[in-house]
Amino acid sequence: MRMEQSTLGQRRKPALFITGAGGEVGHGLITSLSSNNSVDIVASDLRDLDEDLRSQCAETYLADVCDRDALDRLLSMYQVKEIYHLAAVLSTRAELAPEVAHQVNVNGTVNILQIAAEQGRMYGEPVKVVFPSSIAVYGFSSLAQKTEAGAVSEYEYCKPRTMYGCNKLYCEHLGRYYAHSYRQLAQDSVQGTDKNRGVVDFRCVRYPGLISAETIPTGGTSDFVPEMVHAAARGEAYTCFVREDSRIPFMTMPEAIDATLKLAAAPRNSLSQIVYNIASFSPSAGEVAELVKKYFPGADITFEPDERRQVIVDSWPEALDCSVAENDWGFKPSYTLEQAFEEYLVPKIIKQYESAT
Ligand code: AKB
Repeated sequence: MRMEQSTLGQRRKPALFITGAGGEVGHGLITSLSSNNSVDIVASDLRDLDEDLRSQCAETYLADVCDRDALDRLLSMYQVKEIYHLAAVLSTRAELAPEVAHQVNVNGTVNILQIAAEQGRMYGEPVKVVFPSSIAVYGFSSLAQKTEAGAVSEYEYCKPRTMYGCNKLYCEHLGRYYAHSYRQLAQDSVQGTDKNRGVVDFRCVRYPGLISAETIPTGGTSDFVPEMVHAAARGEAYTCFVREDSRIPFMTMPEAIDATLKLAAAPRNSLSQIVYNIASFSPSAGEVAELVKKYFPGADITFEPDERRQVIVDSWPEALDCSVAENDWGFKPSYTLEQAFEEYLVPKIIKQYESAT
């Protein structure tokens, strides 16, 4: 039964819902979605969104993803067609308050999946949930094992050593459960009349470290690269908290946004799995520093590893095997590291700081 009337009798407006909309990914995603999307964007975060983001959304709300009643109230006027669930506590911040991180990263995701399932059942069509996971789901026991492994597939070495990585890996499995097995023994799942099958179309990309020219991340352990680039652009000294030889996968924010939207748009039957690796390049911190100094000759960069954060970065892979994303939905990096600096980061970041003065 297609229920298109809200409880008040009016037709609910189709909408696309974004949580954690004020974060780094949210900035890029809203800008991309608003330029080529006919459906209203409803955005939520714990803090007010910037005016430029608010102006691109039909509605913006202050809401905590852990507050299920608040989410139900703000979504009661909409038929949610897609959800981009970005709200999360990243790896470094999560280690300072692991139980809070679990509340947000896991219970918040359960709330979103449940809302998607209920709306999917109510309207008789699957709600698409696009979920950003992370390279934090991986865990190597030694640098030798990390180096030996090289580019890893989605299902190797998934033994996270951070609360954030545990949360993201579990939520990947939760998404698969809601997509394929939700309430499988419930009375209304009787064979043939199964109202729970396919109500959630869950899709997941595993983000590497992300580098944006417009925003600086907070609370992450891969932040050393964007922090280094932005400090040099501001003419400030930067002390890097990992060794020069630290190597993990990265991509630019525009590439991450493009890949996320490409996965979201892919026909369901073209997807052979739920979780996809994406990345563009895997520089060492020292290689990034050399490129920064090439474009910002006066850059003052030193290395003083924070052993505890270093252990986290050493547990993450050197590189990702992104072949399944390439095969299933045409993922393709836009830049090498050098091209990212030459064509995106340096021109944009200089413009960004020039306009700020
Ligand atoms: C973090 O550093 O926690 C994130 C991530 C790698 O997912 N940027």
